Amino acid sequence: MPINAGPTYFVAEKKFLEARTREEKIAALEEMIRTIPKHKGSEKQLALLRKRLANLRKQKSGRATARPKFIIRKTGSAQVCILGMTKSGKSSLLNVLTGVNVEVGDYPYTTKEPNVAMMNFGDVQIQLVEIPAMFDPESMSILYTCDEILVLLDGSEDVDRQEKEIKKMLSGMRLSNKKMLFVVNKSDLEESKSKYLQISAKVKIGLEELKERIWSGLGLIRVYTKPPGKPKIIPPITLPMRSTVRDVAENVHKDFLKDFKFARIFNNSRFSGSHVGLHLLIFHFHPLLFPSIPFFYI
Ligand SMILES: Nc1nc2c(ncn2[C@@H]2O[C@H](COP(=O)(O)OP(=O)(O)OP(=O)(O)O)[C@@H](O)[C@H]2O)c(=O)[nH]1
Ligand SMILES: [Mg+2]
Repeated sequence: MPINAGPTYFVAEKKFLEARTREEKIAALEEMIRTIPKHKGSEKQLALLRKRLANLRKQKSGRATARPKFIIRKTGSAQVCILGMTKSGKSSLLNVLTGVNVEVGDYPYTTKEPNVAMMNFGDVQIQLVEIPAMFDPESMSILYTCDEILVLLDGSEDVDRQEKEIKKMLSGMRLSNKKMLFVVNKSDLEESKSKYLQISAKVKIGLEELKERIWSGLGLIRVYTKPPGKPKIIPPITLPMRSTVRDVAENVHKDFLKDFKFARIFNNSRFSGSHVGLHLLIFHFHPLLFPSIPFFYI
């Protein structure tokens, strides 16, 4: 149910989003509670604001986002956070990319705790984390340790304004240098003039392209290993770009290095099938990175 808030509420909400200290957050939340319309449709939201205020009052004073409060245990090859304003479609996207079924709502702030699910991409598992749009410090702290931030902009609202606000927030957290991917959702409703990838989580537009961009943004390579006469091993090893044969060998087993004579590498380059040594940068053999697949034969 819509809360039909007036402009004073949204000004207070903006202050809350931009607040850097606990004191600023408390002041902004108090203003939001004062200005939110009081009716049945806003009850849930009001309760949430009150709870958040009570929690903030309990915390020690200082920078609200200075230190990670908790870390979701990373699993898979990488962790990617989905960040965006409320109702931009973060939960819908998480559901459609991973096959889970977290709550999607037509009212703001449906997601109150981070949602976590695994996305499969070409034999690799990537952990996706939806960051609740209240941008509370506990959830936001995950951004410090994740590998990439997918910023989901709502194409049915002012995209430039959202982009500006999120960039400002991330720069306030000193996260401007993090790997970031901006995407515009709800392209089924209207075509945005934005330069970013347009998708629709609801009617499944642009999702394959999105998966590839998430993957390429991570700067990883996949290496399938293959013992002689046996099929390739799935899942592949994932390593940072410009890793060497030594990195692969170490990843397989430390003992590999002791008896290492050579490896054979197979991909779609003219060097395919060559014997190679430990110092070879896999990157050199891998101009396309995706979808070419090297096999190691040791
Ligand atoms: N038309 C359209 N609606 C969408 C799309 N993606 C999400 N929605 C709708 O937008 C509303 C919000 O979706 P959610 O996935 O809950 O958004 P959210 O960003 O997780 O929202 P909060 O957790 O509440 O901050 C729901 O009514 C969705 O059905 C889309 O691609 N197109
Ligand atoms: Mg959500």
